[in-house]
Amino acid sequence: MGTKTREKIEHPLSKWIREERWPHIWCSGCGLGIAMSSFLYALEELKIDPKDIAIISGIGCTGRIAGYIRVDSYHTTHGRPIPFAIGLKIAKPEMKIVVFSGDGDIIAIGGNHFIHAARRNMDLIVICVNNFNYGMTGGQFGPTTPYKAKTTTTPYGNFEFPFNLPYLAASAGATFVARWTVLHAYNLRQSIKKALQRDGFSFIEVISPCPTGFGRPNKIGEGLDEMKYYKEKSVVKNGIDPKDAELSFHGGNIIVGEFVEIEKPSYMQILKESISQIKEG
Ligand SMILES: Cc1ncc(C[n+]2csc(CCOP(=O)(O)OP(=O)(O)O)c2C)c(N)n1
Ligand code: SF4
Ligand SMILES: [Mg+2]
Repeated sequence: MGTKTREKIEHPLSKWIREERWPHIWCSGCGLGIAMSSFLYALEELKIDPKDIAIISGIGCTGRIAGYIRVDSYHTTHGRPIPFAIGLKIAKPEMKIVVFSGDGDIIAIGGNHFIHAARRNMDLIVICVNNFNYGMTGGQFGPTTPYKAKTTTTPYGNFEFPFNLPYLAASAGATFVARWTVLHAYNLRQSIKKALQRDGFSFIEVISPCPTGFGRPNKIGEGLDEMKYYKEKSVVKNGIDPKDAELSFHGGNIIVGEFVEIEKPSYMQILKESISQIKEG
């Protein structure tokens, strides 16, 4: 009997992944793999040429995504992916520029950049993975940590109220706004595809299990338990006013859906028109 050689199985997304960077750093049960694969399936289905897209992140577990995807990418300092991405978009207007980073990065230290990019309707796709804590640095609380939730820096429960991210984005001027959990991988992929095909500021919040920093301290359990929790609590309400998009860990629901999709001139359109007007005198 001859010895069987084991066939190497190729991952269907391997063209998009820098496998030489693996094993990845993510904990077992983390939702980041689903967030990343939803994005990669969107690129694959839209047949995007890897040369036409760049991914920018800040620091954090989520920020690793920029290093794992095989396209031009940049891992900026903490909180600064949006200003870097704006500079890149202005220099390379033909490229799709995606910011893929965490709640701490985009909404805490980078919060000011976020609201001003939305106000300008800057041509970016911002995907914010919200795991309700600073995962990489040991599970500290931040501006999306739910009221009363336990983290390493709120051991008696958080006594601050969190931001509602879709409401914040829409109020600041974002023209496409959606929220999904990683359990809604198909819907998430469809929203990412929509965002990739439009101009202006698109914002997608991705609620993702972090068993290490959030699930265990809050007695939700492991990654799968957090997914079950989302399944029980999520309600799809497309088109509602994002101010009503509740995200409650205390008796309420997690409202998900596509909330905003409006047409408005984007920053790059206005910039192009202004430059041609100046040239014409
Ligand atoms: C200027 C600066 N401040 C603080 C840090 C430490 N730091 C690294 S990642 C991080 C938070 C990451 O949280 P988040 O963006 O939510 O990403 P996650 O790890 O949860 O995916 C912090 C505070 C840093 N690298 N630089
Ligand atoms: S700390 Fe949380 S976000 Fe970071 S890899 Fe672990 S489970 Fe994922
Ligand atoms: Mg986080």
